[in-house]
Amino acid sequence: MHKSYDLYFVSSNKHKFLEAQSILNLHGINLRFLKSNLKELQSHSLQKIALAKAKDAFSKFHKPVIIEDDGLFIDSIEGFPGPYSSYVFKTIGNKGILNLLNNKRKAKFVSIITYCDKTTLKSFQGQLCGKISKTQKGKGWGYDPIFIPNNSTKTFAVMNNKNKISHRYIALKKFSKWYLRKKE
Ligand code: ITT
Repeated sequence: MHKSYDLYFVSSNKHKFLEAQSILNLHGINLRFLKSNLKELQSHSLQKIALAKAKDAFSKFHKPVIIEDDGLFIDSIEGFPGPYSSYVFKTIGNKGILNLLNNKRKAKFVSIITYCDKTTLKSFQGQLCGKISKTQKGKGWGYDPIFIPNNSTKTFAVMNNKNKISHRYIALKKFSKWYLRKKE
């Protein structure tokens, strides 16, 4: 049995937190939510955005934190919306994305989880390949109704095991392995 550790997830997005919390709970890590709008650097690199967000989060709260930066990268439109996923969802949304696409629908979701405390700044990446559906299916948040992971016929919004396969799950699994070893 693992000991229980307290760690803070800083984000403006409660959906991301709830999924991260349920994934990390299984590893004995107790995740708490600090709701905050973090500085989003304008960059083509998720990694650079993630590092800047993590430093901003630690400087605000002075507690061991993780932040997450995600992107949905669609092949046929040169990886768009990628680092602009949050903005694009709020503006053109899933309907707008569906209108942009023809028959080429390959895409991937990327998550970068970044940990920051007084002495350490470290990132962990998770990627999940899939495709964009022809129509929206299900009532999930964000791009869940239009993303179908490889080896599935259902969108994230319809399937019941998203948290066992998602980009977030893959990144958090790497993070928790490292974090629990650091705590030993
Ligand atoms: P932060 O405050 O943590 O930055 P955010 O929502 O702005 O929250 P991101 O910059 O990481 O987060 O934005 C990525 C966007 O991609 C997010 O707003 C969602 O619209 C979408 N997204 C990320 N992961 C998703 C998932 O698992 N399912 C559906 N949509 C997702």
